[in-house]
Amino acid sequence: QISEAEVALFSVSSYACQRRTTLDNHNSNLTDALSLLAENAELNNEDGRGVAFRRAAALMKALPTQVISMSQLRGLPCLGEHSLRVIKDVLENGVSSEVESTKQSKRYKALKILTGIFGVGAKTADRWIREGIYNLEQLRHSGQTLNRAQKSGLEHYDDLNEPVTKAEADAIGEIVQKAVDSVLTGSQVALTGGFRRGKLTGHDVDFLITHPEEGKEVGLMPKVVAWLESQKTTRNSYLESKDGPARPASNMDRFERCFSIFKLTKGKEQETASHKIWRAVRVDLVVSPISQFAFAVLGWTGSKLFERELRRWAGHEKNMSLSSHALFDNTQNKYLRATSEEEIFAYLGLEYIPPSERNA
Ligand code: 8DG
Ligand code: MN
Ligand code: MN
Repeated sequence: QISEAEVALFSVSSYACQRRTTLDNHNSNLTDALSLLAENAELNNEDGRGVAFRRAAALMKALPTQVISMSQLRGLPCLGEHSLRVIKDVLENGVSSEVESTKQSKRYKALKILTGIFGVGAKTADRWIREGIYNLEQLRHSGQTLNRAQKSGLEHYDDLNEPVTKAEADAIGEIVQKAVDSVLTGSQVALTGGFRRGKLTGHDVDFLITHPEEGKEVGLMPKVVAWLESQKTTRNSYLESKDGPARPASNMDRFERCFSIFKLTKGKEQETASHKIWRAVRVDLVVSPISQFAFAVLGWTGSKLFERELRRWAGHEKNMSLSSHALFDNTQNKYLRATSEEEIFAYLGLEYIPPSERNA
């Protein structure tokens, strides 16, 4: 038994965007449990609960050492009653009974499998489950109409659920750069998402495309996609997308963007393991005008919770509105221009947090 005096106490800021969260997680037993419950809440469209678990998980990720006793958590922000109960269960029993029963539940398993299909969200998965579809086999034989993206997602299910490595991300980056160079000289490609934060693997590869001359980027996405599609005969090519040029982007985000699947030729070593010489990889492409580039880079680098917390900080603490396009100061009633992420943090009155420390 450890006495109160021996236990380290932590002092942690309440917004994730005030904290430095590296990939070095000392409490993965706790964050895994909380993240699974967050995921389950999100899959069930319980957004409030999802965010609460995400915030609790993010707080635990930011702690400098491993938590061994509940008393260390006294006074910490972001930990609600429910999260504390889960943490207590893991600390005392090694596992959380709620997490274990969720993992075993037929509904959670089905939601995981079905939303693992590219183009299938929680809503569609829920509808299928209500019709008795719990797995891919049942889906294939159900006669459900799938859209193009979903058909492609189902076809490449195993590939797309296999983590993407940094080497694969770099190879995709070269293809994207080549495509962009071919359709508009001087265009720039930036790696965003988890790989920019230093992650070694990801569920996809995220890129932001711009051109130093404002306006030149207009109409760039359809051209890039057309170029990639024209490469069908070469070693690497473009397979399918949703939200692409065929379907105008939702008004949620005014960027030209494309959530797509690439066919990536494998290296010699990986070829021998399976007989396929290529694999499908999820790639997100976003085009931004240079005037919004800093906001777009910040907005697409993540993590998702870090982004959410930046926007909450801006709104609640600074009376400002932050998006992937701009920062608006509601007090001065004007847009604040920025050409770097550092400037945006400065406007927000936040210490600059580099991408590698945004892994909340
Ligand atoms: P992973 O792929 O390695 O699993 O992790 P990630 O790279 O951090 O996650 P991601 O799902 O690829 O998301 C990367 C960033 O993109 C994340 O910070 C949030 C942002 N993002 C979306 N969808 C949208 C959207 O619709 N609008 C905007 N503005 N940003 C979005 O994922
Ligand atoms: Mn990503
Ligand atoms: Mn992405």
